[in-house]
Amino acid sequence: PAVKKAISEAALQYTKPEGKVFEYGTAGFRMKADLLNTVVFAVGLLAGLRSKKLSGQWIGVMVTASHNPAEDNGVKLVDPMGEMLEAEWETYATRLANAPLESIADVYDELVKEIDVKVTNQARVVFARDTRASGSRLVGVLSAAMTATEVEFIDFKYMTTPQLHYVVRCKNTLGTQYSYGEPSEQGYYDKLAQSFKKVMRGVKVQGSLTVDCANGVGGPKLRELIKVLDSGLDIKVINDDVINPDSLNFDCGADYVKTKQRAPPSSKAAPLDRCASLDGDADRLVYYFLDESNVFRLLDGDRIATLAASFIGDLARNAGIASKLKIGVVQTAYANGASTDYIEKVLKLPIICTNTGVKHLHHAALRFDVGVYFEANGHGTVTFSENAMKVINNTEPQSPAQKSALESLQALTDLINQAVGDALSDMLLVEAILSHKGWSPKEWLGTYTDLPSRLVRVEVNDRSIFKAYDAERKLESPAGLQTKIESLQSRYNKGRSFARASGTEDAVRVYAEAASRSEADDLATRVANAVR
Ligand code: 16G
Ligand code: ZN
Repeated sequence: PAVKKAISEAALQYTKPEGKVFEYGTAGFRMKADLLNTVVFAVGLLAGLRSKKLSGQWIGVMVTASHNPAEDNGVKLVDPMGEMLEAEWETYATRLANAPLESIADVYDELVKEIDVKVTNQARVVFARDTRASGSRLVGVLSAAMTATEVEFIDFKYMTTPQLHYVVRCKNTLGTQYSYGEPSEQGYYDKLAQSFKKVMRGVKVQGSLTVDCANGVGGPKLRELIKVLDSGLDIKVINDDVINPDSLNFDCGADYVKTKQRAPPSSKAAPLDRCASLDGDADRLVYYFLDESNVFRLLDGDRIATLAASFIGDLARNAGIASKLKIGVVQTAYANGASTDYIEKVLKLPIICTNTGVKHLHHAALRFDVGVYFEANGHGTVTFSENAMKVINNTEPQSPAQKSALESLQALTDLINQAVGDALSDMLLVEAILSHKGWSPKEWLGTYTDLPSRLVRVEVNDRSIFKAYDAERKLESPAGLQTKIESLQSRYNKGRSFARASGTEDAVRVYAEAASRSEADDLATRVANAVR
């Protein structure tokens, strides 16, 4: 009762935006920052409940809107192993966020009963935020909710999203055989730097890397990482202005580069210079360069996945443990058909295709011993099963070559942020692989040729009628549309197209690829018209 009263009193300091329905979507809650107070309050309450339900394990709360414009913000919950919030709890989050403030304490009570939470359990939460101006107000709201419900919490101030995921996992594994590392920002840098150094043993980096940080939290954090790297890798940091709030994600960053298919206008890179872009909270990474003819060349998530899968496959063979590790790749329907082909025919690895959204990919990746997953947009990582860790750590090498391959694999399991896609960790992974292979981005690009593709956003009256199946590659409703799409794509050489309702915007997205640019554009236009 005391807690209920405290919740009510704290909640009533805020005003709920009228007529707005909130939904915990693919990336948590995300919207204009001024609408978020009551949502963040609800998330604060739920984080405490989640921790109590899990016997006091640490839960994370990240305040960020990733690649969205500066005036937006968002909030999401992180589960104990650094994973996305369990799906069932998303509905609880939605319920609490939509509760009228006068009765939010009652809804809290209802949930306690329904989820069967032992209220006397301890609750512990860590939180952090990106560099958005609205962040400090929002973490204030978050703290108020947790103070009202007597939750123990730690404010990690500014962090990238993956750093927070890392800290959550460290907190919950500290002192166990699964210990993930030192639960601090410095611990994160040290772990990356040490493992990078190990992976780089005996190889040399070529040239320098220019990193566009989207003017977000990744900028200052990358500078911190560089301080401890000591590896010969020359990193030039650009777009790291976190002082001017409007510059965030503006004309730069991974999302800009991927969707516009061009370098940030601020880029001064010369032909063949290796470039990379992070997004606003540094969980996405894409590479690119200008070729000899000054043509922009993108190396997106599909490319990072194929590069990583090929390297890990080689190491496993060289270490003599290939037969003991089931290596696989997870993609979504947006993966370029040429990458899928390359993985199947050249790398000869199994592929699982899942729905869009990191949690789906991550989940599927856990079905392999080594699961390489990336969305085309640059979000992804590699997961290693318990069996994989055992094999990698306990195999006795039979030759110096095997020893060196095993050591590289061991170091990779530390270099890779297995909790969640992490642009800084992925960047070091790519740099290490390119160094090992002695490749410039040109050789990397040369592994296969992307099919020309087109993405179209279509405004519709009601996107909820677009129901997909088969990992969003087909539509079961509206009736007849799928047949139409199939008949259209069959007219084009290597034609492939699908339409799906966006999970983050009020629109339907149409993707098309085909053997030539004009065919891909044409197919996309025709399917978009069929959707309208
Ligand atoms: C979210 C997802 C991202 C996905 C995107 C698709 C997470 C953390 N983020 O941003 O992975 O690519 O949604 O958006 O899961 P869409 O449904 O609007 O196409
Ligand atoms: Zn992001």
